[in-house]
Amino acid sequence: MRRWRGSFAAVLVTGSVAAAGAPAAPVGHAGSGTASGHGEGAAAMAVSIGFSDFTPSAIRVLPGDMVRWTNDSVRTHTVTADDGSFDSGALPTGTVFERHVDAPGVQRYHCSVHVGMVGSVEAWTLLLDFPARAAAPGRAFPLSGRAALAPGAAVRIQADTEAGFVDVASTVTDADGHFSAQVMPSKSATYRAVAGDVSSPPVTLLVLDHTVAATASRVHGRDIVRVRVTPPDPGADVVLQLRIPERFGWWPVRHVRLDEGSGARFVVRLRRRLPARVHLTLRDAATLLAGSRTFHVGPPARHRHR
Ligand SMILES: [Cu+2]
Repeated sequence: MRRWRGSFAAVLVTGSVAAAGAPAAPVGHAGSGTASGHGEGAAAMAVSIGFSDFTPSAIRVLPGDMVRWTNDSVRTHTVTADDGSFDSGALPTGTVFERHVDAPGVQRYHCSVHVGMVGSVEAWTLLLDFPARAAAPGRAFPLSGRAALAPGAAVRIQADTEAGFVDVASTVTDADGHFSAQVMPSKSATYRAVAGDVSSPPVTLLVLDHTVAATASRVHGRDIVRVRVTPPDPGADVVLQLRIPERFGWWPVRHVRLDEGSGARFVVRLRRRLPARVHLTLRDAATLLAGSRTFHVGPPARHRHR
């Protein structure tokens, strides 16, 4: 991939711009819904400058998109190209720095004040949006994306289920460069969009093909949660999570492997009734493969009489 060249429109905006929301994903896309009206299909991609990092640290955009950095921290930073092609200068708290991307390529940048604060902007001709949710096996799933191509350009969607990329759908770009297509996934796979000899970076579509059944019972003051996963997956990791009001969310409390019969048992001792759920995860315990319905664990709620 070649480096960016030529002129960029760089704008330093001070004061009145509100802090942009920082995308949660480590790699961000300029989303389809953020078109900001400068040029066909163009979008603004927000990067939040934090106390000691850029979020997202890597973003993917199309040529024509605007990248907008906002200093959301209490310190002064800079957005400085590694190759010296641009430099925001000092960006005090609340300041915004904007830059148009005009060609495909990777631009790495850093903060010239704080060592280790680095980021990159990847400009691609074709981008496939990250799927917003997991798919179910054998059910149609919509994929969408954007392209810096003329309206009506043919786009093929390809999937790689470990045997190389093969065509699974085809579509055309609309007047704004957006495209979408339905795919019919049977298992988790990597997808990309292809037009002529250019392709998008791959994105992963997770297919949740297991079901997790969990039931809770209370025996001699202990709460026993029985789990059954189908189809069988002995040795897989299951996590019991509880929703703890004081901690504002779901928290993993126990972690076990499925036995030979694809079952598992959690034993806890709760002093009060709490919502619970069981997740089947990859070995990293963070990647969800399937989840149970929410149920309740703990002693029955007490009825107070007055
Ligand atoms: Cu800095």
